[in-house]
Amino acid sequence: MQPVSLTRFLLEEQRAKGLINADLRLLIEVVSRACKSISIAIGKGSLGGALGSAGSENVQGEVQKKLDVLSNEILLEANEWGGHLAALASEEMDDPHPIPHRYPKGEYLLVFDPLDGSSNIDVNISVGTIFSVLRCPDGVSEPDAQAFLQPGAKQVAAGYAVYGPNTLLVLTLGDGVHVFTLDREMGSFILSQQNLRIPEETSEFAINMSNQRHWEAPVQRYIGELVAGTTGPRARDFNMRWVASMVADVHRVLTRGGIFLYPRDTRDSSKPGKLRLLYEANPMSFIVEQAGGAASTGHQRILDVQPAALHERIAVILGSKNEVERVSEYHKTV
Ligand code: AHM
Ligand code: MG
Repeated sequence: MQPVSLTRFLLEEQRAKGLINADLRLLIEVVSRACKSISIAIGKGSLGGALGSAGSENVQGEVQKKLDVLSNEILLEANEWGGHLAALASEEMDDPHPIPHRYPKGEYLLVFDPLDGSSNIDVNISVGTIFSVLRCPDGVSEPDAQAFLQPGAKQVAAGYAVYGPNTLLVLTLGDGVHVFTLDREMGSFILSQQNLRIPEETSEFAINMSNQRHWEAPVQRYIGELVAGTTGPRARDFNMRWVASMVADVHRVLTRGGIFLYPRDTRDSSKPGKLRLLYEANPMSFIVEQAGGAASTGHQRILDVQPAALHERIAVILGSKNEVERVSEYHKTV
């Protein structure tokens, strides 16, 4: 069979299912092109002079790496002129980025984490880009942060690129999850897996164990039962993996099953979790649900959460459905 490029895949989705229109198709193509550029910059490593700190901090007080800043600029520059967006927002910018007046505006909002897992950049471990697409609310011509504060269930598309041994683009348009592999010689993303499904059975979990003493009781109970192994209530051994790049950890969960947790932390009640709702939790939850998994805060389906702020943080528990449901049950009873 002839390889199916991302371009062809999107065009066929548009024609056959009417799931997307030409603007959304352009948007996803433009984001994928930006991900290719980011992949090239990352691939150059120290030879490209882009490793290390940029000497600045983002709105969340985190030190920005040069590649954080560069990836953000690549995504902004790629997306502002196409006429498909009403505004963009990013982990690396305090406020939404308006479309310059010299360009036409479109009906979509794009929000992204340009380089997720940035603590891994300088040590040559997989990092990624996460993005979410929303519709600009009716009648809003100059979208501010408020326009982005929509529950994840309203996303029209979401995806991530993982820059690992291969560069992959994982995409949902609300009709399953599809994986594209970057053909580096040709410079195009080729469909490598259609309708990805998360395996239901799992014996693998992902959590930063060094935070154990700060977890709340339901998470203590759940992880305690997993690490108890064959003599515990689960009566089998579980394995742990933690890359510390959400894209890589979630990609592993999607591919071979498992559960990923970044739970609420008792250290600081103003920070209910580390990960950001709009550009980390929501797009990943949309993808995981579309692959047959589940995503919860422990108390609520993540996609139902009404955001209150652009850079809001949230507890994330996602992956194989039975495991996520079990943790959610523990939140009711413990
Ligand atoms: P970042 O967006 O600043 O890179 O932070 C998010 C990352 C996630 O990719 C990952 O799951 C988590 O932070 C790792 O946190 P920790 O350093 O606690 O292991
Ligand atoms: Mg990030």
